[in-house]
Amino acid sequence: MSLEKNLVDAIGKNIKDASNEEIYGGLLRVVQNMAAAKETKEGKKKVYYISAEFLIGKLLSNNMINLGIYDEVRQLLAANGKDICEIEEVENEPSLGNGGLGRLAACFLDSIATLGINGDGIGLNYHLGLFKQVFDKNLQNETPNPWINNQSWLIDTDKHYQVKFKDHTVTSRLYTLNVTGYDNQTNHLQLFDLDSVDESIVSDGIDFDKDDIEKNLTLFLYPDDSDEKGQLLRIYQQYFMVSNGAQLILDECIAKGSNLHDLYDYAVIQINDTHPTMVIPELIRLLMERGISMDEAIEIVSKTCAYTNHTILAEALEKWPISYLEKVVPHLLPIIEVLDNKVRRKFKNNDAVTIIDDDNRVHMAHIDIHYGFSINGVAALHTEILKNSELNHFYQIYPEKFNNKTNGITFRRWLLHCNPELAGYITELIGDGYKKDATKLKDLEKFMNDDAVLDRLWEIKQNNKKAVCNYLRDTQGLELNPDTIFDIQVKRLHEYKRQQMNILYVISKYLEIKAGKIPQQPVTVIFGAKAAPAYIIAKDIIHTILCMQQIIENDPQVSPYLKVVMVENYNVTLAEKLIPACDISEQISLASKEASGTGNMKFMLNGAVTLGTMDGANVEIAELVGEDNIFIFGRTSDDIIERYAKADYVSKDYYNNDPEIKAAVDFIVGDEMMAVGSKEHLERLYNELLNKDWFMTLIDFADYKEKREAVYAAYADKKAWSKMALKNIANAGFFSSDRTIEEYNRDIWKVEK
Ligand code: 26Q
Repeated sequence: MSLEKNLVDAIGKNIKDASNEEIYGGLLRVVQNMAAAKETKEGKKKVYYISAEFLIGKLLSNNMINLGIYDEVRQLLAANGKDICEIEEVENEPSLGNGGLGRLAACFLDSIATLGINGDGIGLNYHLGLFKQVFDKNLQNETPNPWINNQSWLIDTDKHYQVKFKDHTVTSRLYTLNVTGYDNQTNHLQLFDLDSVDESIVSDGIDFDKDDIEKNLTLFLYPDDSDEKGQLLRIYQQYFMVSNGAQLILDECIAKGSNLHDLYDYAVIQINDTHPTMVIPELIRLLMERGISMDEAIEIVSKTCAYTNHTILAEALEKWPISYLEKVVPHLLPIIEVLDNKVRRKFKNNDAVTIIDDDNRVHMAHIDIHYGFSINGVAALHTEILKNSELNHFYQIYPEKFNNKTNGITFRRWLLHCNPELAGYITELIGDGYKKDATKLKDLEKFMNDDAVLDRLWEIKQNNKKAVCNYLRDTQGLELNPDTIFDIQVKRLHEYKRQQMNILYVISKYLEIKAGKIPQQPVTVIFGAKAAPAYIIAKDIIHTILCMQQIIENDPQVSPYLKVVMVENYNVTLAEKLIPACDISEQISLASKEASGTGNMKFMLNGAVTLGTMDGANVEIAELVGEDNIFIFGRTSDDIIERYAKADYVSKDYYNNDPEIKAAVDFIVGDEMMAVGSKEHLERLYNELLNKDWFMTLIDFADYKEKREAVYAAYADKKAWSKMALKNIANAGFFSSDRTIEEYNRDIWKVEK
């Protein structure tokens, strides 16, 4: 049957008579049927990617691209007077992740299915997801983001498991999402939920009664965990996820013929950061329940689980007080104690590697490292830092377990879908082999001196800039000028990522213009970021950015040359619009702190030029494009690690010794800002920068400012700029998540295709 006939049947009326909502619903049904027809034929071994986050983004277009029907549908709709972009707008974005780690998990699922690897994701079906960000009086407010409606991609499997907590047992429900591979099979994202969850308990923003677990368990992603109740809820969520996951895995392995003694021949479990770590003691417990001795169970599980580390920030490494675990999952504690005892016996007097510390806290990462067979970092530099400093005690014991897997992104979403004009042009130039083998992008280098190609790249970028201007005008009421440099920093708000350094630059530039120094190139500085609800300073930084936006907006002397905007509720959908429109990609974390970054790769692939520090995967980007095609500044990670070791960074010294820094920092609490902002927030950020500045904003400021001026100057030469853009696109192939997943499978999972 033709696609058109299928669609008309699914809608129940002619396309031209149907509303956008009806067409969306029809397409959803058509796609679900096509996906189901490509169901994976299960082999013996399967990878289970367990993660508290899967930031999958909207699914309709992505699935249509992967199923090979996108162009046909677009044309069919157009022939009936419908615009596919408007149909895309009907879909709610599932907000099942915070940022990098969750988006990485989503890219990985795409690549696992695309490569024909037998593998599922396992996670939670948060009803209200991550909060929705709303700006009011230049401040971030949080509201719920209900994304599930009656036109949902979730399929109810009617599978259930019992999950035992201290005081009661709950019954889960498993929903599944089809994960369509590009021109390949359909895998699944298994999301566990609880029927009793009650969205009506949410009051006043995202506040809710934290005591009633049956009503709140899968309500939000990472509810505010600044207090004990929030942390207990997080433990409830984590255990619910892994207990369900472990039961599902055992069921599937038994169904395929495992006697459980050989579990590792049937399953490999990739633990995405420490959030799913309790899967280790839980699996041991379940194997023991099925008659396997504890020692053997520990051995089996240790051969089944592998761990990925995504951070070296001490505060993000999970350490749960034993007393909390006792309140939620007392039945895991005897197992965790045995795991700790074994470590203590084996590594006498090595306090750094124990699982339970002297303060009676359980170090989740330590469980993963001792009782998993692989530990990987997510970029070359990050893995080296893990081996040589953060996890050095472990590296000395288990050097063979450590390996690097530099992150990647799926080119289906981050090029084919988000930048069809560029993708089409690349196909014209080098054919479409790059869609399956990203390294072929390298063939673009032969056009480095082809003026027509360079002009066309510039034109595509302009078109994308115009498109995002229209989109932001229509959806957020923002007026941007596409004939300015688009200088973009979009990512979670965190001090180590140094959005505050970016806004200090803007302030400094503002002061220069006020003093009569008119810039050569007009610039639009774009921010997008959510701050964790309890992260006070992050919210102060957002406040500062929004105040600056207002000040410049209302200053006709400055606004023709400099504009700053913060888009509201930055999410995957906005990323897909902003990234293709970017000229300068801000990747300015304090060296050693950003494990990898993946936004940096998306910008590069879409022809932006990076302004960044030698941190995370920026280091690998720099190696690939060469120093002439990237703007690097700032202290090296070795320098920074040494400064932390010596504890000799004093931000006030930089403030006192550099009049530009002093002027910019003082501006935060000056009259103009106080007139539009809140004293409390502005003063707190000012004091933080002067008296603490743990992430060393000021250490790199002068260098940053100089390099940023150099990038702006470089932009003036259109040809040279487009050449840099082309060089970046041509060398982005390495960052395909297909490459990353091939490496995981080759070195860790060993699942036969
Ligand atoms: C921990 C304890 C309590 C509450 C929350 C958390 C928590 C939640 C989320 C800790 C970490 C996260 C998310 C981390 C994350 O997104 N890391 C990013 O992972 C990307 C993919 O590997 C990297 O590219 C980024 O560099 C890294 O920051």
